[in-house]
Parts: sequence; structure tokens; C-alpha cells
Amino acid sequence: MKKFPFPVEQLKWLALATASMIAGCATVVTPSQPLAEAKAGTLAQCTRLSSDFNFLHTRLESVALVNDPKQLFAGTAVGEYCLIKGKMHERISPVDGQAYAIGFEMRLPQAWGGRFLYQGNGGTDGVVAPADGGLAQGSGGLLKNALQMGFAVISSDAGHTAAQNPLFGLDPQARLDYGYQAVGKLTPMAKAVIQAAYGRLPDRSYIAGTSNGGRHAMVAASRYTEQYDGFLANAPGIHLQLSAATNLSNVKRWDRVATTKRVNNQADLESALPKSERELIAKAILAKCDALDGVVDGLVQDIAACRKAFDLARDVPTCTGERDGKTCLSAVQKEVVALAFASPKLSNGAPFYSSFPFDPGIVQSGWAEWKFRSSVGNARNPVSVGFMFSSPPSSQIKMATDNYQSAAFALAFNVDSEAPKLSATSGIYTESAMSFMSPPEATRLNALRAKGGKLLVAHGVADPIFSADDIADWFVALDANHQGQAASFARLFFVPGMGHSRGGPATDQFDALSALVQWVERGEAPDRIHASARGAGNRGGVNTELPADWPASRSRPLCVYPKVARYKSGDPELADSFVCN
Ligand SMILES: [Ca+2]
Repeated sequence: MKKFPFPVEQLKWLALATASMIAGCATVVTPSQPLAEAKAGTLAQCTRLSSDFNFLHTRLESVALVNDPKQLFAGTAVGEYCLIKGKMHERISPVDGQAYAIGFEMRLPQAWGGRFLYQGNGGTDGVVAPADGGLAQGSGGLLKNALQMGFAVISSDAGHTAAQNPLFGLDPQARLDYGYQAVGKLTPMAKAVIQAAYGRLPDRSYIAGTSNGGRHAMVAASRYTEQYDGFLANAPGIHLQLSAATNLSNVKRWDRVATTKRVNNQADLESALPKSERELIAKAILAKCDALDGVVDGLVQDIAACRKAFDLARDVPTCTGERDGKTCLSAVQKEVVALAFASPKLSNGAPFYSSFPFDPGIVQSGWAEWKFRSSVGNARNPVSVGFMFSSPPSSQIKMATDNYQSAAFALAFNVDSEAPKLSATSGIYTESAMSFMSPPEATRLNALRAKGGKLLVAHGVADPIFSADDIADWFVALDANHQGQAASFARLFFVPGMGHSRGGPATDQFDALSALVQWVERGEAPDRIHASARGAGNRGGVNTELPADWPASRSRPLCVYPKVARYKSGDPELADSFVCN
């Protein structure tokens, strides 16, 4: 384990990214042979599993056949399935005396397609979300979940309950389960359940997740390669611990330009850059970058060209007098915004996390939520960094339940003194957060390639917490390690305008899981994925932040990175009118 991880690994990625972008070369990718296609099966056992199924460290709490015609997903019946709830590795922590277990739920469809899906859940885990794939498959408003697609699905709390958030981080084993070990323990058990229920093991196995769940999928691509054939990572937090600390490190900057008075030590940070001022920035970005992809449509497809075309200092008006909240930003505000988008550095100049690309998706409410509320609230960044990631953990226990305390922690956050704790070990905390949270082999994945596995990543360009630049750097480094052939097993798709995993002025509805299955089992490597806007009447749920002048069913291709969707000819509201190049 590296003593201080950010510069070593990060610098390497950044250097490679820069080199590759300069070269701009188009490599011909040699396709690999697909794995055999999964075959359908039938559920042979359900309720009998409660007495017949035995697996080490596992207790099934309930097994029931569910056939409720009223149970719908996106307006369509879910169908009959076997619902299993249980726990693995029940134990009492010697550190905090609390009872821990890895809680799980499985849903085994009657109409089985021969496939298994591990559903990675989001946030700080602690909740067994319904095992239907919905949370994991990414995109805003799915039209079909994995259960409906015939997957046998498992979902878990990753080793702690919601009530144990965030102080489970005081227990070293609970940290490790959250980081990666829950996936490792649950996977063989889940496959054994499938064997007992259907009479055979799954033909093909997938792991998918969004945000922290996407991180689970990326970590599995490094650590549990042999267990899975396909990995789907949506908005993955591959450096979740660094992005959380970066968000914290910006709090005092935002606070500096916040206009509303502090209440209980918490500034209303959004007053540092309210929606009306973010709209001003978005307008300036669009003025410089919208047309670069061939059509003025409120979307910036060509991120690289926009990086050169847009300049915050030059293109956003600077107030000559007082801020009016809509026509200009103050000089200090512009400095703060520039720093929030720039690659953060320690005071010795060492890079810490990643820059963020400018995108008109900055207008969305989710952007403000992450930057201005998650960064100070007692449910997210302060407690994650303080209790789950720092070794030793913070002694400021009160901030776990008190917003006043967590905001104080955020306002006082000193990245120079706090960042080393993310890569440190200390006493009973024998594995650092850099080790247990991030995928250890992310830029190599030789085993994944060798076995014919596939990794598909989707990421919003306007993601305010996990940077699109960071994930681009990851792919470029991976591609360099594979001599320009990484696309034969790993592909990245950006969603312009989209925030953290969904929302924003974006075509954020797409079926990445089906694209992954086609790739794994039929060898159909995706060059583009069809994506739609979720306008009025959308069955998956309406995106209320779509610009008023967008048609309800606008579609666009999501293009395989580094290709860009460019308008060719025809109706500019249809994906077919765009090419990826
Ligand atoms: Ca455009």
C-alpha cells in the first residue's frame, strides 16, 4: 500500500491522459470473442429453501413466493418471483459492542434468463434496497428493471444498518465490508442460492451499481474478476474518499462568498452561487460551446473543444458594483468558482483529486445539493471522511447527529492535515481508505481482459461530486496500459448535461445493462447507446429540470469515449440524426 496515494497514482493517470489527448490517435480495436449466451431456466425451489439451503455464516430469515399483479415497475408488472431475506456473518464488534451483519435480499424470477445480477447500492450503504436492479442500472427513470429482464438479483446493506450510519466506520471490519468485502462474501452465497433454486449455477454473472454502487462494480472488476462476466458502473465513485474530501475543502471558499447570514454555524452555502448565477454561467458556456457539435440544442457534446473555447474569467461578466444575482459574478466569486472546477492541490502543490469540466448542467438542483449541502450536512461528506475514511477516525462523535458540528468540521477542514489520514493506517485500522475504497487494479484489469469480461461505465458530464475528468483520466490510463486496445473490454460513455447519475438538462434515460449483456454474450461492442429525455408522460418518471423548449421525447446517442455525438442531418431531435466520431 502506498504511503501517500494521490500524487503517485493520480499523477500517472494525469500524465497519460495529457499525452493521449495530444496524440489524439484513433486506434483500431480488435474485438474479442463473446462468452456463451445465457439460457433460460425455471424456478424449481422457493419456500423449501428456508429449510434446505445451507451456507457457511448465512441465515435465511424469510423465503416467500411473491406473485402480486399490482406490483409494478415503470407501469409494467414485475411478475412472479421468490423473495429471500437473510444475513451473513452476524457478529458483535469488539470495538463498539454493536451487532453487525451483512443483510441481504434476493429476488429470483420465475421466468429466469440464466443470469445473476449483484446490485450495488448507493450512498453510504446501510439499506437493503429492493433487489430488482432498479438502483443499480443507472440512468434516470428506467423503463425496465433487471428483475423484469429475467435476472436473479441480490441487494445488500454492505455490512451495517442505516441506524449504524455513519459510526459503523469506527468498526474496522464494517469499514472493510463497506469497502469491498461484503461483495466478496455475498457473491458465492448468492450463486449457491441460485443453484439451489434453479438447479444450476447462473450461466452469466453481472455486477452493476450507481454512485457508491458504481464504485462497488469498479472494485469488483479489480478484486472479484473471476466471479463476474459483466461490470456496469454508473457515475462510479472510484475515488469517493478523495472527492468527499475535495468537497469539504471547498466549503470555506463557498462560505467566503455566501451572502446569507450564518445560522447555527451553517452558512446557506447556496447563496454563494444561487441558481440564477449558475444559469448565467451555463448561458456563457452554451454561447461558446453549444454549436461546436454541429447543432445549437442546449447540449455540449464536445467536452474537449469546450475546454478550449470557454474561459470563465473572460466569458462571464464581472460585476463592477454589487452582485445583482443574474447578470454578473463578483471577481472573488469567479476565483472561488474557478478553484472549485480546477484540479485541487495540497499546499505543497501535490494534486489531490481532479478538475471538473464546465457543462451547462451546472444549473440543476442536484449540483447545489452536492456542493452546498452534502459538503456540510451530518449525513454525507463530513461524517464519511471523519468516521469511515480517516485513520484514526475523528473523535468529534457529536457531528454524527448534529448538523452544527458537521458544518463546523467542514468549515475548519484543512486538506493538508486531513488528506494524509485517508491513506494512513492507525492501530486497529490496518487498511487505509485508499486501499479499501478504490479499485486497486483500475488502470490494469488484465484478468478482466483475459477472461473475456466487459466493463461499461456511464457518467454525467455535469456530475458535481465524482468528476467526469477523473473518470476520463482513468480510461485514458487504462487504454495506455493496453496499447490503445482497452475498448475491447472497457468502454466509457459520457452523458452531457447530466448530473450525479441522473437529472439536469440531459437525455438521461438509457439501458446500459442490455448494452452490456449484448456485448458480453454476443460480442456486440457498443459504439453508441440510445438515450432519451424524460419529458411529459415518460413512464420512467419525468425529469422536471428539462428546458421548456425541449420536446418531451428528444433522443441522442451516448457515444463511446472519446467519440463525440455530432449532428449530421435530419431532425435534430432524433438520435439517428447524429454520428459518433
Ligand atoms: Ca450542441
